[in-house]
Amino acid sequence: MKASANPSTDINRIADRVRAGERLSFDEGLALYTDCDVHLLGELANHVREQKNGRKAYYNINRHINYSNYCVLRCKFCSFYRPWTKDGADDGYALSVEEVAQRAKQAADFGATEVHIVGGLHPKLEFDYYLDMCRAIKSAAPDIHVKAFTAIEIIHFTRITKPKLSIEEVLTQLRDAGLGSLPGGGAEIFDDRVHDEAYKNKVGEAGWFEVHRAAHSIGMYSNATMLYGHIETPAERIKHLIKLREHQDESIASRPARFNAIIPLPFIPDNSELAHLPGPSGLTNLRTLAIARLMLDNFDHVKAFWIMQTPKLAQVSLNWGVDDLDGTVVYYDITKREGTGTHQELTIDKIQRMIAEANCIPVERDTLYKEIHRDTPPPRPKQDDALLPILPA
Ligand code: V47
Repeated sequence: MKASANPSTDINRIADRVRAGERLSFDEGLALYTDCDVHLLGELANHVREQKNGRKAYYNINRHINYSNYCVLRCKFCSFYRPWTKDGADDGYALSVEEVAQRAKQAADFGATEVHIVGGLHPKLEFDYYLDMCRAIKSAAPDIHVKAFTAIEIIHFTRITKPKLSIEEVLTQLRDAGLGSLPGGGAEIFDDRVHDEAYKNKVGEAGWFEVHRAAHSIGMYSNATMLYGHIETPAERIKHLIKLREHQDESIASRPARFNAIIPLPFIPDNSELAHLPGPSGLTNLRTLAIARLMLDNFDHVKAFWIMQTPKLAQVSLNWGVDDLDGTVVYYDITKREGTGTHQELTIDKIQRMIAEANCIPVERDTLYKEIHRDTPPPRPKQDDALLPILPA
């Protein structure tokens, strides 16, 4: 730990300010990256985590569904998208509404309380497909919470409707069809330089915030993400977090809903156009999760998405500010840390053991963080009827 001549970056002073519950500035956030020993960072982030959530560590029983990998964008960090071709790209796919609903029903039968649904910006699917998807899920599994569509997809929907709909109209129609909340994807890093270099065709910061502002204004909760460890600098990460914090201040002050959680997502380079980059190290992951906890004093939850953080790092991070691990997931197509295939699952037992071993209390939650207490554990699928094939045969 370095002492600093500049009082605003003196780590001892920053530590005192955290312990006193004070809000950190940009300079202080940056000093946490450059000058703070990782153990002290953990102690401080854990302090804030305990103030907000005690020793509880949340998880949910959920199912991620990625309805299509066709995408009109060409984001350099993304290895999931396939360009649309008339005859269909070799391994491009789009699930039918029935397939999505069937997966949701299967998930609900095995105790899931949430489906998390996102996909690429498909050039051909019409807005009715997405409305029908929400309706079909709610008809097949009425109690399941549909958390779906990143801000980028929502803006895409405003453009494909004829006549064009506003963001608020799109959200309202989706909500009437069964949409419960928005996931936090697509935020990446709120910075023009990074945007233009790594995802220039994507809706930028203004559009992302417009969607979340509209969602919060109609009472729909959402999450926020930060994709780090590619071409951005630590200073750009801190700016990103401060922009989220400012938006959250506004939502808390003047809107009926807000962000539930921040999910810092470590860049996974494999098979992307940025595959030459190393991706963030384990310590950068730990630091970034802790710094998100320290900078976002108005967010209740910091989630370590185990699919990207790895279960081991996610477990360690429970003592570095994190209080949520996402869920059972089961299938995930967008990134894969090791091996092949899209089946990526943690059983409830395993999640609970990981949490208990980190000296935390496992708490099942629903999407909006209401605690769930079950008398008996949900049924486990039998080996052979467990999983639907992710791609139509
Ligand atoms: O929007 C894409 C990111 C996001 C890569 O809200 C990548 O509860 C790392 O947003 N390496 C989707 N990240 C995931 C997401 C999410 C996950 C878990 C929970 C929640 C929530 C949201 O993943 C994309 C993009 O930002 N992403 N490619 C990659 N190679």
